[in-house]
Amino acid sequence: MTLMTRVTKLLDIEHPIIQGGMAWTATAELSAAVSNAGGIGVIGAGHMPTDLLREQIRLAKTLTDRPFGVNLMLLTPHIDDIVQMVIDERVPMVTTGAGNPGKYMAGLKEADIKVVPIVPSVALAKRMESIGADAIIGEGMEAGGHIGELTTMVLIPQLVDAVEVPVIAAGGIADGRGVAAAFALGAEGVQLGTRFMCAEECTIHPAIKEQVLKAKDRDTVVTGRSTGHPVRVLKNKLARQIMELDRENKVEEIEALGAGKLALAMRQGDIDMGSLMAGQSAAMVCRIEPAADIVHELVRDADTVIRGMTSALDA
Ligand code: TUI
Repeated sequence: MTLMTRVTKLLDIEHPIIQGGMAWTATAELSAAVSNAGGIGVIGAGHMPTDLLREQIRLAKTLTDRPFGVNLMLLTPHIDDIVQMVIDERVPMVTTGAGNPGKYMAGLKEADIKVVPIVPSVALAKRMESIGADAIIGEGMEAGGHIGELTTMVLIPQLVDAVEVPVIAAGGIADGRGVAAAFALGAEGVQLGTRFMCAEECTIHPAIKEQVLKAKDRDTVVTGRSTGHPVRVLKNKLARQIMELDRENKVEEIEALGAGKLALAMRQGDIDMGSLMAGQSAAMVCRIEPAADIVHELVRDADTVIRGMTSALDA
């Protein structure tokens, strides 16, 4: 069973399933496991020091012969160094998040790296296409971490109408039904982050996996709106403190309080004062299992849903 699209061709992969490049969460082990299963794994650079990220890339190369990617978090202060290192390492593909990657596009493309920007709006998608993006990931506000304003349901069809390059849907997708829905909207691939947090190969602290497994439908909140960088997280003590500061527009205090808190959660397992970035789909994540099982289930169930829809319409 395969879902072949322009995305599988572009990235030279079997299934159009992209694992979101979550900072301090999507390490080489997880990314290689997703790539080995026929999707494409993406290492999250986040604010990681350049040397550590280089080690992660080299580790991934030892764990898989298949294409993998790196997510460039454009708000990081040493992003110029990171981009140069990714070019030197000849990473097959990059996704970009939290900003406009225009400045880096030419250098990445010259190195024959596939560039797939994550965008929250039609205007940015068009701009990215015009400067050479190979595909676009449209991320709805159901997603975890830094988000835009629009939902996946309204963003994806508008992107599909606005650009010629393939569109990949992200935000709120956790199972085969979500994959089928994304395809119904015109997407040619999907990106999932939260579901892969509970992959066996995901190296985050087990206490965080437990929080994702426990999450119910209304357990995420958006914090930091006053900073201009809204972030969706699972509710906890830190989220409540930031929401309080948000109400008072205390932007600098929010930034000071938030610093280092993602690593504190994902690496140290601090469920109270760590930043538990996760999407609304956390409520749909029910077990810890190998990444390959997740990839194969998504493809099989999407296929079943798509076939079921056509036969239901014939009845
Ligand atoms: O990048 C993400 N998700 C992230 S990045 C991150 S680390 C972080 N920590 C604290 C504050 C901010 C970031 C955690 N999660 N997803 C992709 C994504 N990109 N979602 C939305 C955007 C986006 C937003 C604005 C992309 C471009 C953009 O452009 C603004 C502009 O410059 O035009």
